[in-house]
Amino acid sequence: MQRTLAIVKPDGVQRGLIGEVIRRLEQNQLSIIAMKMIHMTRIQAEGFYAVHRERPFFESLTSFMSSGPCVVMVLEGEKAIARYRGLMGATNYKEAAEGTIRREFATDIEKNVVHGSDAPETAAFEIGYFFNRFEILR
Ligand code: FUP
Repeated sequence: MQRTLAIVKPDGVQRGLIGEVIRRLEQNQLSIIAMKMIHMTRIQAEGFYAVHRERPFFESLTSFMSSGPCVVMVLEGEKAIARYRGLMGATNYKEAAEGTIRREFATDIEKNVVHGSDAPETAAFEIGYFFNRFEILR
């Protein structure tokens, strides 16, 4: 069993896609073992994306991620990291596979509806960034 952090980003929440994302998780044996709605400050978004601090899109990305509420979740399942990234699709929605969340719903490389951890180490950091042990159900 593996855990990963999933986020429905501000564009996804604003456009009414929370249910659509959760439906796909539930249909693909990705158990939600923690979930909450948050509205990140700029500082919190900068901390979350600290690995991208030197990238040209950092300012815009952290401004977007703090522009409205997000739904953050911990998912658990077999190969959860890779399987959830498979449901999300590639970062650039134009390159994302048919049927993926980003291919179907993203409008922009930045406004791409969802986030998912990309490796076990990042999943551990990202889960710990938003949830304490009492908020995770097993
Ligand atoms: P991903 O793991 O697919 O979310 O992608 P990255 O960690 O590489 O990038 C994090 C976020 O930065 C993406 F979701 C969108 C944004 N981004 C840009 O806005 N422009 C880029 O060129 C690359 C990423």
